[in-house]
This record gives sequence, C-alpha cells and structure tokens, in this order.
Amino acid sequence: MSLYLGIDSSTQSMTGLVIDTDEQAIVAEASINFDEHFAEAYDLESGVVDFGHGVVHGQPLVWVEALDFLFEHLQAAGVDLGRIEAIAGSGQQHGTVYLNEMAEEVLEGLSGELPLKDQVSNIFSRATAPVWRDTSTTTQCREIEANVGGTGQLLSLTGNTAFERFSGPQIRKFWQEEPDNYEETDCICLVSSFIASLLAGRLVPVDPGDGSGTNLMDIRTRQWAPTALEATAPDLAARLLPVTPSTKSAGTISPYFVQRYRMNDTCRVLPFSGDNPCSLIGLGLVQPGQIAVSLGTGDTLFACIPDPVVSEDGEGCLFASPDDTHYMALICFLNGSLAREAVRDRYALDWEGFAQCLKSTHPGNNGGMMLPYFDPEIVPHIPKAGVVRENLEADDASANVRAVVEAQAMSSKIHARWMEVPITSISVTGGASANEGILQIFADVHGCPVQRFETTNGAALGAALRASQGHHPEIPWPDIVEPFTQPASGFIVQPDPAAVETYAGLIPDYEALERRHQETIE
Ligand code: XUL
Repeated sequence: MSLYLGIDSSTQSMTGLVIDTDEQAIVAEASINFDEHFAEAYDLESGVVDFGHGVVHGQPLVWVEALDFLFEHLQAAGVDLGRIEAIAGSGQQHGTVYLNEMAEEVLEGLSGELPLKDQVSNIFSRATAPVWRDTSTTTQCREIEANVGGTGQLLSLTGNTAFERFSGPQIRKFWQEEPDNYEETDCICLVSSFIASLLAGRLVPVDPGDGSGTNLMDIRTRQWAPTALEATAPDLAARLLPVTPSTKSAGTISPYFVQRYRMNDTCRVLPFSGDNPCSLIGLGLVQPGQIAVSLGTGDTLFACIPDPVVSEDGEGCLFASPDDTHYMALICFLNGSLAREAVRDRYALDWEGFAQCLKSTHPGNNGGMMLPYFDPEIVPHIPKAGVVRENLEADDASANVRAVVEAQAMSSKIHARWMEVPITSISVTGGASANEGILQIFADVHGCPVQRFETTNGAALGAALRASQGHHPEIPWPDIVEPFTQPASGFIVQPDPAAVETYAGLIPDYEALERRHQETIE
C-alpha cells in the first residue's frame, strides 16, 4: 500500500484527499468547512472577513485549527496516517501570511502535546491575511506597474499585469499603511507555503506555480525578479524565501504530526502550490492543449500551454505549472459560487431547487440575461458590485437561476480567446461540478463535451498526485496522472446541437451587454 495525502486549503474549507497508488484509487476524503466550525469565533462569512471597501481577509489561525481538525477527521475515518509516504498541498492563490522573528524557532520546536493553535498564535506580525477576494489595491497596482517601467514591462517580466488580488500589490499596501508592522515582518508566506511550513516544522519556500501569482516572479527563470521586488516594497527580498521547484522535497514532516497523529517520521513534505496549478495536475492537464474549468467560490478556466503566452489586455493570468515544465493560462471570475449562492439564497432555494430551475427553463432563457456582479468582478474588470438584468424579471426564480449560469458560461467562452487554445473538450472540477445542469450549459456554450471526475476536489487530488510524483520522480507525469484522471463512467456531458446554435447567436448580445456596462462603470 502506497498512500499519498493532498491537502487543499481553499477559501471556504480545508480538504484532505488520500490516494493509494498501488490500488490506483482515492481511499479517503475529508473536508473542514470554515464557517461551520469557526464562523462565530473568527467572525467569518464564506470563510473570510469582509472589512468593507474591497478589503477581504482570511484568518491564519482558522487554517491552523482546521489543519488539526483535518488530521483528526482522517484518523477517525480509519486512515492509517503512518503509511502516508508524502504530502503535498494546494492553497487559495495570492493570499499572504506575515510572520515575525519568532516563527522559525516556534515552528521548529512544535510539540505534539498541545494543539497547533496554542503554539503558533504569537508568530504573526499581522493578525489577518489578505486573500484573493480583496479588491482594494488598485492604487498599488498602478504604482508597481509604473515603478517597473510600465504595464508591458511587468507583463513580460512576470507574465501578468498587476492584479488587485495578487500578493505584490497587497504587500505594498501593507508596507504603506502599516510600516511598523512591515518592519516587524521577518517572512512573508503565501497561504500555500504557510500550511506547508506548519507541516514541515520549518519555513518552506514558495513554488513557481503559486509564486507566479504574486507579480514578483520572473516567469521564465522561475525565480524572484529583483526589479519587481524593488518596485513593490523596501527590503522585500530579505522577507521572502527563494522560490523552490514544485517537485523538490522540502524535507520530512514535523515531529508534531509524528507524535500527535502517528505519522511516519520519513513522510516527505513537498512544497505546496496554488489551488489552480494543483487542479491542473488533478485534472490530468500535464500535456499542452488541454482545458479545464473549476467551479469553486470563484470560477476559473485554465489550460496547459507549452510556452509563456500573455494576456495583452490584462484580463488573463499566466502561471508556471507545478510539473516544473509547462505553463498555465488562466482566467478567474470572482462571481462563481458566490453568485450562484446569492441567487439560490435570494429565491430561498436549496441546490436541489436550483437544479430544478435549470431543468424547467430552456437554453437562451427567452432572451433573459444577467450580468452577475454580486461582488466586484475580476474578468471583465468591474470595480463596483451591481447586478444587471436584461429581459429578465427580478422575481422569476427559474429564469434568474438559468441567467446566472448562462452568464458564467458565456463569459468563460468570451474571455478565454487570448489563450489561443482550441477548446475541444473541457474537464471540470469544484463543488458545483456535481450539478449536471450546470455542466450541460458549459457544454452547450462551448460546443464541446464536458467531463467530470470521481472527485470534485481536483485541487486536493492534484496535490496528492504531486506528492506521489515527488516520491517517485522517475515516473513520467502522464503515467502519474493517467490512472486518476479518467472521467467517471457516464459523466461525459455532450453538447446539444440546437442549444449550441442558440448560444452561438446569443454570445455577441451578451458580449455587447457586458461592454456597455463596463463603459458606464469605468
Ligand atoms: C486565481 C484566483 C482564485 C483563487 C481561489 O487567480 O484568484 O481562483 O486561487 O482560491
């Protein structure tokens, strides 16, 4: 039995997924929902604290507590944790965790006698951590771009224009607004490297997959770019650990987990990566040309590409793949499940009722359309929340349900053009991929089959596969992913030719509506 654990620390939950590579099977999955366990104690809603004015932070101590809960759940589920050979993980991208000078010593001295939270509560130089939903750093984005010599310079150096949610602009804002606390900061982690550091009992560097979501990494050398660091905040280089290859072990697990959960002291910890880069692996996208959609708190559409291609209009992102060879082109929509949940709640539905609404309505929605900007949107760039309805009655629950999903699918088609990857099939993951009605709309809008997998936790599966590859680097990537990334039987949704035609006619109208709204808001 060869067991590997993947941990996904996402916006609303922390998930653990264990694979057995001899049996070629997922043998356990457990998830800790943050609101369910910690909403009251940490003032959370949808996993985060919304401070208003676009400031959205996570609570690092929630992630610390959730990690202990996760191990307890896996143990209670009967997983023999002592047989896990390696762990890798995935974190919500871009979020930054600020640690003080005590962090290193505390992490190295963790004792299995006390819960993690009791031991690490004093290692932070900032109590909360800005996360990807934060839209408050437009000023810093423009400043960083200007400091490196212009938007084009930053784009060609790092693969991305400055985005509000990216780590660099968030770090700059912290330095500007809280210079004393910045001074007290010894090490800035990403969510991914922070969780890896807890597991390894030492500060674990950032991998290039997540490093490329910072506006600080040279996308070609996969190392920090000094020009970008200098453009962001003083002495930033001293506060970052060097970028490390995703496939290179960060050492063995902390004695804390050996003492408390009977892990084996030879269990290796791989650097964690971002959730999207891990989903790339978890959906089997290790060869160029493959496309996937992840339906999470936000939705993303991404592709594996051979060489860096940048999004000139600044909508898309370019990341390094954690296979340490390829690249990942991505677009991120903030209003994913956030918008689906807002519609579900507005009409007092549950997910079953939501699915029924999709069934009882028709492709094209009789011309009813919605711009679902329940929160400010990343793609297209819409700085102010506001839902727009066209030919759509606000009190018609079914039509609004269809409108929100059709909008998301059409937007994903319109804004993926820059990737220059022909979309001939889509692999889908994330919680909402369990809803077949949603998959049908994506199949019809994109005019191609959509396939779903056994697990909806593509990021956690990708992390587990990365753990197994780290332990067996001699096995080529396609052989690592192949047994775990076959579509679950019966879960290929085929496009309906009549609906494909309907959407082909509707997409230009949707695009025009989007553009009109964007013009009025900017
Ligand atoms: C990607 C992005 C989101 C987060 C969600 O750029 O911001 O998909 O990674 O966890």
